[in-house]
Amino acid sequence: MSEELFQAMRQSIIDGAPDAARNLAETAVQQGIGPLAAIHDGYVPGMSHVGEQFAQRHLFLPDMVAAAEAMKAAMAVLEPELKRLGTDRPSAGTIVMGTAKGDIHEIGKTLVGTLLGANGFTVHDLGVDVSAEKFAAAARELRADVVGVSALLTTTMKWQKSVIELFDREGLRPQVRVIIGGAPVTRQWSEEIRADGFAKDAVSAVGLVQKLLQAKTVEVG
Ligand code: B1M
Repeated sequence: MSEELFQAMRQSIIDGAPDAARNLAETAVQQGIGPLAAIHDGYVPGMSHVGEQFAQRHLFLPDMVAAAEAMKAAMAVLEPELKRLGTDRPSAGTIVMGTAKGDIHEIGKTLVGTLLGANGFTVHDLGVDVSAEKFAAAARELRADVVGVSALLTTTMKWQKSVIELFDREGLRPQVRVIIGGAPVTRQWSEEIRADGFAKDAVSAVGLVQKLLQAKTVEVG
């Protein structure tokens, strides 16, 4: 039953059909299907397909824009559900999130932020195309424990490195941990630029932040 629904979700992204994507998300909520399962098993495979087709020039930029609009329509239904799963516990730490300079991909970064919020963290989302200076100013002003920099383009990964270099120059690390992620980002890149951590998806990002902040408490305490 949910396989059929996931297949229809995937197709709604490929078709760039926001109404269908939203309706299917509502159906999933009504049927008690977990929002993360809907995102990862339904919509994301549609996005991956569109990305592959774009790379092979079978689909074009307007198709990718339409797919993103459909994904956002589904997320508008599923994100409140994700938040609802969180409890009213005291903040487990302050996280500043954003997409690297020159990069306007926001869906994955927003999902990571929503899931962190649902797990008790206070999340400040700086949006897309965020410079290293803006990350540093926000980290200082908000007394962030962790800063997360997302990059979806191989050409913008270098700005993740710039954030780390600036944080080191300004003495913001190690108090503030800088983590990175995004489709082209690898553990090897994370180690090369000496990030404090790397997560391949939203679920592992939550685990990573929890681990980093536990270690921080132990160091301080
Ligand atoms: Co773009 N795009 N895009 N795009 N786009 C990709 C990334 C691409 C791989 C497509 C392809 O060619 N196969 C390709 C990059 C190639 C490369 O660099 N190697 C690409 C390109 C080339 C471009 C343009 C340059 C196209 C052009 O103009 N000619 C252009 C660049 C614009 C810019 O940023 N300056 C562009 C534009 C766009 C749209 C605006 C049309 C749209 C984005 C709309 C929006 O976000 N509002 C778009 C889309 C939708 C995509 C694809 C199809 C889907 C991205 C997405 O939302 N995935 C993408 C192909 C693909 O990724 N398969 C593609 C769903 C999302 C849930 O997954 O973002 O990976 P993702 O996030 C995951 C993990 O990566 C991780 O957790 C998330 C959830 O599990 N994660 C983190 C993400 N951030 C994290 C941070 C963390 C930890 C984990 O800690 C800090």
